Amino acid sequence: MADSYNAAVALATGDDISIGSTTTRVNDFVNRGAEFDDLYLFPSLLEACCLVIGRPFKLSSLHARTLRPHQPAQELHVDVRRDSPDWPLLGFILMIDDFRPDNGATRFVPGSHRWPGTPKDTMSDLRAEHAAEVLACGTAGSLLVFNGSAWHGHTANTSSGPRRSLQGFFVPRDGRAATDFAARMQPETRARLGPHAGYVLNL
Ligand SMILES: O=C(O)CCC(=O)C(=O)O
Repeated sequence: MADSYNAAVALATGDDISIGSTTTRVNDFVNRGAEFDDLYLFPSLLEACCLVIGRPFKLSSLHARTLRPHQPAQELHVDVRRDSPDWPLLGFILMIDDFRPDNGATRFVPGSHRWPGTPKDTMSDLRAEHAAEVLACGTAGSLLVFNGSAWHGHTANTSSGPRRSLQGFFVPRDGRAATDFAARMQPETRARLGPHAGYVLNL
C-alpha cells in the first residue's frame, strides 16, 4: 500500500493536489488504482456507518494526506457541527505509516461528539493540549474510524519522516458529497467496480 500510495501521489496533477500549511493532500483515491477499492468497501467500516449515520449513506471523499516532517499540531476541530444538515458524518483514516507520538498521530477528545459546542466555541488556543485528549497511535495498516463531530486533529510531526495516510468520509445519502464520484468516474474504474461499489459511490 505504501508503494501504491507513493506512485499514485506522484502521478497526481493540477487541482487534485493541495498543499496546506502542514499537510499535502491528493484527491480522489477511488480513481487511482484497484489497490484502494477494498478500503472504502471494508465491511467493518460500512457497519460503523450503519451505526453512526443510521440511515442510507454514501462515500463523500477519499484522499491521501501526508503530514510533512517538522510540522506543528493542527487546530482541534470537528468535521461537522451537530446542527449541520450534513450531520452525522463518519470519518476514517488508514495509517500508511505507523502513527506515533512523535510523528503527528491524530488526537481525539473521547465523547466530545456528544457535546453541543466545538473547540472554537470554548478554547482560546486550538493547538494547545486538551486535558482529555488521547492519541490514536497504531501500526501501519491500522484503520481509525470516528464520528466526525468528535474533536480531533493531527499532532505535531517532530520526526524527520512524513506521516502518510488515506482519509475519507461517509455522509448521509441525501447530504452533500465533497467529491462527485459519478462525474469523475474513469472508464477503467467503472469496469472493475460491481453494483455494491456503485451504490456506496452513489453512481
Ligand atoms: O491527519 C490527521 O491526523 C487528521 C486530519 C484532520 O482532522 C482533518 O484534516 O480534518
